Amino acid sequence: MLRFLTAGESHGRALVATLEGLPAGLPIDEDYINGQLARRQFGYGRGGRMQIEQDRAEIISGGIRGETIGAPVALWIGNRDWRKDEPDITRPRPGHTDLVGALKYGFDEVRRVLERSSARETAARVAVGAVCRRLLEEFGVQVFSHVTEIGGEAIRTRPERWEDIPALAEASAVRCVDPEAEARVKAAIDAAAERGDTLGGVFEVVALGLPPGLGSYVHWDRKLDARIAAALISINAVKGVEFGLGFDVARTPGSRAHDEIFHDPARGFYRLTNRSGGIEGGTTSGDPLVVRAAMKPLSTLRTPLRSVDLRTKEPIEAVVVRSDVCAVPAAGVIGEAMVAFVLADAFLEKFGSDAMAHIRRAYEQFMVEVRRAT
Ligand code: EPS
Repeated sequence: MLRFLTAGESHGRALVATLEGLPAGLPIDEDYINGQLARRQFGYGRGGRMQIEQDRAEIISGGIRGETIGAPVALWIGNRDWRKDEPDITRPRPGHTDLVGALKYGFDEVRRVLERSSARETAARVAVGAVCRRLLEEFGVQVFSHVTEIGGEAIRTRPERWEDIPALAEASAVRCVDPEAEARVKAAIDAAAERGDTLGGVFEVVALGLPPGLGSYVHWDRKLDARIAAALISINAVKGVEFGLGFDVARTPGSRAHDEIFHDPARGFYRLTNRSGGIEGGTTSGDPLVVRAAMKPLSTLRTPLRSVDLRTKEPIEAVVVRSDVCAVPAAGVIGEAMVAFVLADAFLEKFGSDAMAHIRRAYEQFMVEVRRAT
C-alpha cells in the first residue's frame, strides 16, 4: 500500500511530505519534482504569493544515488514567506474552513485554522505526485490535464487526439487548449479581479497507457473510480468529480451510454467510444482514463462577504487576505498529482512488490497474457 502524509502551514517554516510504500529502484530526482512544482505555481489569475515563492523540493530521505531504496521518501519544501507571530484573525470567510475550524477546535480566532487549511499544502501533494508520476512513466503511463472552463467560459474546440492536449495546455496561461476560450477566460478573470471577485471552473485529468485491470469491482473501497474521486475531492475547493460522460450519462439512453465491444485479430478487443472514461466496474478498461473536477470560486474575496466577528458576535465583513482571483489552472496540476498517486498505488497493488525489477517482470508477464487472451 502506497500512502503519504503532509505537514506544514502556509506561513510556517516549510511543507513536508512522507511517501511510504514505494519500491526500491525507482529513479527520483529533485529537478523532476521541481518541474512539477513550477507548473503548480503558474497560471493567469494567481496572487502575490506566487511572486514570492519559487517552490523547490529537497529529497531528505529514501533515495541514494538517484534511486529509491525501499524506505519512506521524505520531501521538504521551504517557505520563503515564513512569518512568525502572525496576528489573530476573528472575521471568518464564508466558504472557507475558518468558522467550522474554529468551532471544531474551540478557537476564538481563525489564524490557527487558515494556516493549515490554505491551499499552500497542495505544493507538498504535487511533490508526492511527481514521484508517483515517475513510477507510472516507467510503465509508459502519461498523466496530464487541461482546463475545460473557468467562470462559465468553456472551451469549444479540442484536439481529436489526446496526445495533442499536453503541449497546447502547457502553452496557455489558463491551461486551455482552445485559444479563443483562453481569451474569454482571461477577460472573465480580469473582470472578476476588477470587481474584487473570484472564479471557479472545471479541469480534466487524463491518463494514457494504463493496462486493463487496475482497481477492483470486488469491494467498495478498492474501486478505482471511488479512490480517484476521493483523491480529487480532497483538493481544496473541489466540489464535484465526474468520469467520461459524467452526469450527462444520467440523461442519455442506454443505447448511447455504453461502449460497444469489438474484436479483430490485430487489435484484440477494442471499443470505438470511451463514454465510461476508462473505468468499468471500478477497474481500468485499458482506454484513456478521463476524469473532470469542478472547483468552486476561492472564498477570499477582495470585496468581502458578510460575516460575524468571532469574539464580539457583531456583523462584520469577512477578512481580506492576499489570495488568487482564480486557481483552476493550478488545481489541474494538483489533480494530476492526486490521480498519479492513486494510479501508482493501484499499479503496486496489481503488480505488487517492493522492487522495481520484480514489478516490471510481473507487469510484462501480465501484458503478454492480456495480449494472448485477446
Ligand atoms: C497558495 C498560497 C497561499 C494563497 C493560496 C494558495 O498563500 P498566501 O495566503 O500567503 O497568499 O495564495 O491559498 C488560497 C487561495 C486559500 O484560500 O488558501 C499556494 O501556494 O497555492
